[in-house]
Amino acid sequence: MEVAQIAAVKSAIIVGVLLPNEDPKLLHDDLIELEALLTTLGIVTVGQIVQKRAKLTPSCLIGTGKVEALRELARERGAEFLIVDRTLSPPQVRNLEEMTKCKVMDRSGVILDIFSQNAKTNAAKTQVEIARLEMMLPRMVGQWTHLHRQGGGGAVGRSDGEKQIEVDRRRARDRIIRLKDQLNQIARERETQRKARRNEIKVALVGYTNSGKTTIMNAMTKGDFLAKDALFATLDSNVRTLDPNARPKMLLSDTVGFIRNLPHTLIESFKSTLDEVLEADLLLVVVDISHDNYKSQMETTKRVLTEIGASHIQVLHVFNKLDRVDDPFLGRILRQAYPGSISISAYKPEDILKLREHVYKFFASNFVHCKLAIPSADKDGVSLVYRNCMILSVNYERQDLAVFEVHITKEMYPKLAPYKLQSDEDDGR
Ligand SMILES: Nc1nc2c(ncn2[C@@H]2O[C@H](COP(=O)(O)OP(=O)(O)OP(=O)(O)O)[C@@H](O)[C@H]2O)c(=O)[nH]1
Ligand SMILES: [Mg+2]
Repeated sequence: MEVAQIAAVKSAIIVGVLLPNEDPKLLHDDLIELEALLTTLGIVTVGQIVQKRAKLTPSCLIGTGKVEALRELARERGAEFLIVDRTLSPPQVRNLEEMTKCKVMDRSGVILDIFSQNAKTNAAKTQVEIARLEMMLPRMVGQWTHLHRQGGGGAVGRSDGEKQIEVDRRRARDRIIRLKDQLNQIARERETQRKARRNEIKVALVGYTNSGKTTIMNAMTKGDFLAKDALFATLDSNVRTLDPNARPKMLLSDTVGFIRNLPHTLIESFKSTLDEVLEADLLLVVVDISHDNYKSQMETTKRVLTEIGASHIQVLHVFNKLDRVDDPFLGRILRQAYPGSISISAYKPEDILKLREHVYKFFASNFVHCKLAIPSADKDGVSLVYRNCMILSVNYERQDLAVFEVHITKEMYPKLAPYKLQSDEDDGR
């Protein structure tokens, strides 16, 4: 019984390659992360091989002597997978599979499998399928070469194979087009929902995967979204009202986490999910402060935010999982190093309260509260208010004059100043 259970567990050997100009510490961290990614997929790592090389070998990335050693190690430990912490070309996958008799995957393949496993909603499933097809397309040529070689070649075999692969590629491309159409439809629906929320303050939780975004989201909105100790537990964006009684209304959204070397096709296909991030007035960058590599995780987050075009949005760092850190001075040190940051444990209700107040304070200091009087005939003025202000109330003092009580950002203030009746700025507040 026990033996059968052990046999059912999938196991893998992981492979890292270190080139002369690369940092061994970074590779070490990457391999630890790769192991965590595999755990999320239910694959146990039973061995690891790192090879230092002057350059990558085109045929199978690592030297043939090492490939031999890998095959031996995999056989000895009963590993069926070989996971390489680099991007592999289709022929490299094939060669390694032939030589080691293991199933070979690269880091992007592992991440994609996790995304497939965790995609629950229509949007997430569609996005993952697009990414998978786009990753597969260049591999299809390789598959044919493989069949061709196995069959021993020959003019007839090749043309049949070529035809088949052409058909498959065309089907894949057609499917991508159809899926992108579906995704556009979903994006349009989301756009409509977002438009309806344009006058509300939007706060988005972003950050490295497993940093605690969903736990914070749940604690702040009394939500029950899935939060667990696994990578990429969240793939969809979820939006909730931060505090139903607060005025102006504030929304909090949670979305997919980031990771180092996130495959580009995945970032591309998840762009519509990440629109929530682009629309935000404030990003709460959640950092797992108990993680050895929190600094490099912060760098990755910054890089991905730049890549998706969100680097202009204001950021507050939320250092989370403080309960797992012993240093009593850490919170203070971080506040100095990252002004405006806050250190919390998402498990502590009093810290969640602190975070909520922190966010409110941020907006209070960044928004001007004022009254604007706009003649109803001034269509541009009215539209300026509706597009850019958080409207707290509207009063038609006369039929031809509307008085808006609004919150506006300091940047917008000069544009609306001509309509101003009175503002907190005037009071020196
Ligand atoms: N000790 C401790 N654990 C925390 C804290 N916040 C979150 N966790 C745990 O960290 C794990 C990941 O939390 P999630 O909220 O799912 O993290 P996430 O950032 O949403 O992760 P992804 O959706 O996978 O990107 C879970 O097991 C949480 O219970 C905290 O303040 N302290
Ligand atoms: Mg999450």
